[in-house]
Amino acid sequence: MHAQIQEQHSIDFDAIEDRLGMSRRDFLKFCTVTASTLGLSAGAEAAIAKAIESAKRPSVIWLHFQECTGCTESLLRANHPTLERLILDIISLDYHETLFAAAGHQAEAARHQAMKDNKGKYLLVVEGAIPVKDNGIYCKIGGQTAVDMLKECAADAAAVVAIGSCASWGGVPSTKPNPTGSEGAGEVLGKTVVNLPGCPPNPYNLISTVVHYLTFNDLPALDTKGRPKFAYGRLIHENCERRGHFDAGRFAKEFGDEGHRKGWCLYKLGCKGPETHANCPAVLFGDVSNASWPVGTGHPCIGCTEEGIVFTKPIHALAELKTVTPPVFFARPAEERGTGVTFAAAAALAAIAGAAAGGTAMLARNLGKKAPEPGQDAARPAEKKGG
Ligand code: FSX
Ligand code: SF4
Ligand code: F3S
Repeated sequence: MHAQIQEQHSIDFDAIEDRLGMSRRDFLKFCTVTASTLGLSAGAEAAIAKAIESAKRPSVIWLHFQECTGCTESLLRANHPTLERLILDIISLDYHETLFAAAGHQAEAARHQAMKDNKGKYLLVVEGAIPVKDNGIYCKIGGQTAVDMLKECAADAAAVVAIGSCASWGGVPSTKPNPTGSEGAGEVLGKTVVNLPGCPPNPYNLISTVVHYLTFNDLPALDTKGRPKFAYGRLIHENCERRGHFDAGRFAKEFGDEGHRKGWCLYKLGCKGPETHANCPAVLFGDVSNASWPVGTGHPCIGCTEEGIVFTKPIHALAELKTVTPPVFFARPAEERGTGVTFAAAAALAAIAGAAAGGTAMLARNLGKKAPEPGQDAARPAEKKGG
């Protein structure tokens, strides 16, 4: 397939190798993975490869406002030098306060020059929230408020990308009581921007968005919150590797307990995967081992991409189950043999008898137990034996 791509699209792999320091195999692998991350049909990797090889690098102006710089860190961290090299090669980063060698007037002059030279064509990436209270005095760069700088830079941008939860809707700085009146870039500008929430966000989603723009001269399809559908179209819970344990009712209940050590579902530790849209389990970006993600390393998802969940809902609180409702009673993997009727077996009998939903409470009363709360796994073997 690689030879085919080379032949059909006459891609100069030697030049790419020199430029990116990537072997042709790695480069094509990157193009294929990006195409599949974007959910594009077969053959798109060739168009991506060609675009990266030949398209003029789009000018990018990257603004920093109220934030921790974790978004930039996640993109440029040392464990993924290829990622850093790629993004810095695919785009022409003409203004970035953290990475700039220039400072003061020099930096601001570079921004104005880039805006002038690429009028109507540059991508504006916004990192961090924008405080609007008291005329925006809580965040100033070069004497200009964040609000003014954002509006000035957005006026002639081809597209605006809000990277991270802070820029998407306000994130951490907007947590109630939101003392500085922090808002996201889209809200301040009063228009749709591409939102890539996450605290920090998955850097591959930024790269994929930029590559999509470069290849098709267009932005990827967005959902109603301005998020690319390719990255935020599914709930984490739908793709989680622990999902089998959730369905079977096997939960870690404390950090370090047996279930936690065995890699069981983290729902009862407050995992917000069931109400959080993101592609973290599919497109890994953590640094542990080769690649990982929070739930993979044993920490519940805190819903860092989801407004109204992260920084709002307590970390230990149970997630709302948006697409599935777990059974109140879970089948035991292997029934214990004994003389007494087990809770799970009796529940099954109640269901067969047509008592189903109401039967749960009835059965609990008959057995002298309290009816379980929704989401509570009532039928843990041994602990909840009735009869
Ligand atoms: Fe916000 Fe970016 Fe969270 Fe930090 O700078 S999305 S605080 S990880 O990094 O804006
Ligand atoms: Fe995975 Fe969390 Fe869903 Fe459990 S609740 S399956 S850990 S996403
Ligand atoms: Fe954030 Fe949850 Fe992914 S915490 S990084 S959305 S697993």
